[in-house]
Amino acid sequence: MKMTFRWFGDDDPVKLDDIRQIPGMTGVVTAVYSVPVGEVWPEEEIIRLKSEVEEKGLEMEVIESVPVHEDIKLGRDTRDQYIENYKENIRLLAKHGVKCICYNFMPVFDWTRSQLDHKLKDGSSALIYYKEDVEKLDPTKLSLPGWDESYSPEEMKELIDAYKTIGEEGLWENLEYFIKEIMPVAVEEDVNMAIHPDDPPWSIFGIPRIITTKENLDRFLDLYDDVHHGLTLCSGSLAAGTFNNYRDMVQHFGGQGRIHFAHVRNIKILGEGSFEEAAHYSPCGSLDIVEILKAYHDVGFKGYLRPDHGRMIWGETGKPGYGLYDRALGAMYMTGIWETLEKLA
Ligand SMILES: [Mn+2]
Repeated sequence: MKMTFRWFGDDDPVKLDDIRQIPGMTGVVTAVYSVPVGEVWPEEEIIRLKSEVEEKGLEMEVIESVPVHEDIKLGRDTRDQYIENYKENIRLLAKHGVKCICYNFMPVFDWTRSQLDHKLKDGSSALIYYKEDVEKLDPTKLSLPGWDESYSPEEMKELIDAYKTIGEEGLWENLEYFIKEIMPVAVEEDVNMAIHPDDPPWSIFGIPRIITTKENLDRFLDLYDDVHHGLTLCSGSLAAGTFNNYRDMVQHFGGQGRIHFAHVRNIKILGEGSFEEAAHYSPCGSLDIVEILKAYHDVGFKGYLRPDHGRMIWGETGKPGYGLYDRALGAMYMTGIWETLEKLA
């Protein structure tokens, strides 16, 4: 296992100088953020980013994310050019030492929460998802973090309707088309492609979501028979669905060598469809992080792992879920568990 930390580049209030001081940290997970979705990333930007990271003694082997253009997800006529651009990004990143690319196939909205600064009893704040609050929202009129705010209400309505029209099976078809195009390039370049599950793993506002359950992850892996075609197994996303058993998924997909990237964080499940993000330490949430890491250890996991979202603690302000302190605590906690597992093995 290689412990990594997400870093949003020079605009991130968390600095590489901070990240390098977390014991056991091998590298950052980052991306070129200056390029519109669907475009080819400028090679000089990739080179600059990599050298900036390496100057601080960290690696840049994981990219999160190379986003997938909506036209690809919708199967529109323009998709082929965007897919060619995507292949070019795989080649460019591989050329500069990237070994794993995280992406997702979530329509319109990336991750969704009802509140980003919910105060917990201990004075920290966390992201939460309360089902009843999300159900009250009108997606064409409101914006939440993770949502692309460049759409007008009319465009948003049109986009949502287009997804409702294609439905889940249409989305599967478009995903299959995309995978069959990009995977030969990833195999040739020896890059592991790691799809991130939908967060949360259920349909919102009637828009189809398909990367949600063990059954669907099996169906996804069956689309292309090569170990480079794999998963980012995100505990906070998948385990928010009480129908999912994350540890069982680690055993199942990890045993097949298909987990290339692990996102591990804890959540407190508040009944069906609602949850609060919690500190990584097992008693703080509904997931047993020791059991989860033991499952990774048992399958001989050699991929990348990162603490996922953290709370805001100690007065820190910044990007919700991505402060320094709580994620550093989470990383250190998991590094400690891993050391213990190694020594007891
Ligand atoms: Mn995640």
